[in-house]
Amino acid sequence: MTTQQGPGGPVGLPEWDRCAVMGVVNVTPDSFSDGGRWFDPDVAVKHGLDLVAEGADLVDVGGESTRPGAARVDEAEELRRVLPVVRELAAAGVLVSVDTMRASVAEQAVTAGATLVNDVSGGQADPAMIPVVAAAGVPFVVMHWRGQSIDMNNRAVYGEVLADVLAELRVGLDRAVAGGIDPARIILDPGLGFAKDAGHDLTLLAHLRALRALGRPLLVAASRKRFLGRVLAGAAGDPPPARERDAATAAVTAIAAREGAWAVRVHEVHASADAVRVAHAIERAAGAPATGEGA
Ligand code: PMM
Repeated sequence: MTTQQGPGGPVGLPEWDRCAVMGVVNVTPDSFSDGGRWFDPDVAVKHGLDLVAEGADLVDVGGESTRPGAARVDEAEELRRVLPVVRELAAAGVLVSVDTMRASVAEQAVTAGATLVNDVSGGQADPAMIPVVAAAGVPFVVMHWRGQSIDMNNRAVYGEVLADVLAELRVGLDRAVAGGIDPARIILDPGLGFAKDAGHDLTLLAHLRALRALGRPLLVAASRKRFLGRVLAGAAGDPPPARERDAATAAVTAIAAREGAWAVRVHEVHASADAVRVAHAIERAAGAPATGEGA
């Protein structure tokens, strides 16, 4: 694998010739779709390795639930959850991302072998985050975020969701760069479900190209989210439980890949790994002579 230097993906990570797949390992008792399943560190490590075997290019390890209404966990507990899992996965050769809003957790996770810091607050929750990431020189995910999960649903108020998210993501990007992070290492994420209702999420997904025009690689994290439950339920029905939204997630993966997303973040990897490969094959066919040969 070579390290990507060009505009396609972030500097500091390998270069993939298709949309990458980031598998999720939530070392939490309370995440919305898989809380408690991977809470034991050994089980979490095994799950991370299984996700890689299913086709994950990176594994995102988090120790704090960000579901709507969630309260914060304390720092010592977050470190206790995350560090052993990051350390073991990295030692096994897995490319690890750490999903945290705390600079101390990011810093220690990088020391333990994490290659990427995924901060849903884009550095807003902890003023020490941006300096720590700048000093570590690792890639950084800046997600669109309007405040902590405990009351984020109250902030789902937009003039025009696409224009507002674009403007706020640009502010987040500028904040990170002003704080010393190399812009070539920054990944942007529209933050589906964070201070957004189902209509907002769908509008953002319908305009991934506009988000890409911000000039940074795009991470799309639709996996099992509420808006998929709303779509599947129809106007009056009850949404299926989160773990029954994986086929819908893979549908989003195929579309995101085709629209040029850099990566998708998913709980169930197998179907999304297939989806990015199919999207890539179609992309290649689009650039080939229309003879149908060589399929
Ligand atoms: N969503 C969750 C957690 N981490 N990270 C990024 N970059 N983008 C997201 O949309 C995102 C995230 C939601 O919780 P989950 O781990 O249970 O899916």
